[in-house]
Amino acid sequence: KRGFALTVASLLLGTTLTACGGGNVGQAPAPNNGGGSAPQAKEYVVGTDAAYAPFESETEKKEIVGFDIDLLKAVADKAGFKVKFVNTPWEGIFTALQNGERDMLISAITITDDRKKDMDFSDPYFEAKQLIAVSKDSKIAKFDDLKGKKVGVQTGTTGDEVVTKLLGKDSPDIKRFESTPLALKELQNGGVEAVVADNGVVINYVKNNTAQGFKMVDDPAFEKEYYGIAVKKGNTDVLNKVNDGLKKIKSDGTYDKIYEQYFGKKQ
Ligand code: LYS
Repeated sequence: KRGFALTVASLLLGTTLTACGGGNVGQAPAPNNGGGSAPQAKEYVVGTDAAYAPFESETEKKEIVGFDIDLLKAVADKAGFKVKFVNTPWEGIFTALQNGERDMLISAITITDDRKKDMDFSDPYFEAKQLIAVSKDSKIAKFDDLKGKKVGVQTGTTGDEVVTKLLGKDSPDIKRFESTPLALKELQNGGVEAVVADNGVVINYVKNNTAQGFKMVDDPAFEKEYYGIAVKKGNTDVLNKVNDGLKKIKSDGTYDKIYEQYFGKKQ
């Protein structure tokens, strides 16, 4: 928008100079793009894999809700743009960004060096790490205990990465699922002995499925991860807006309010 304003200004200047002494000096040429009135807030299409509560999930009425959703709505509000969330399976989510079907992605996406080659990330907005879910009577007490066990992960996630590193790329013991709920279902059915996924999701699942008798196993070997909002590589226009909104909601208390709503008070 700023670029456009400059263009209008220099056009004006040109008019003024050449029309010196003429009748219409200083009258702005009518922009053909509505540039004269208040700019319409742009609406961006946001991809999210809505099967990752409490970050993003779909209600029975097909409404997409969660921490990420509230957060990005607040960001958009502060930065002056609009968002439209579209449920987008994890499997194709990065392609959808690449080919322009989505303007941005918010989906509990960990910022990794590998992903940074293909897309740009906002400032981090959430700290996470991997966590293991096992049945209550399981003897698994640390990450290394997963060796020789069948482990469920969501394909292409950081959980998949750490388990692949531990068990080997072609290990038949790794069972990959297109969503984390499917991996957890398999744990319930006894098809895998453990599931490795982001802590927030595992905690939420264990808490809400007490009847299933799961417990969580933490391990110091898991590194800190940071979630970011992804935009197409080089899309600095959208990225700057997102970072601007993020800064604002972090400094005015909105972020903390949303955080507490989902995760309780920060320690
Ligand atoms: N944070 C993890 C990752 O980026 C999990 C994301 C899964 C979203 N459904 O790989």
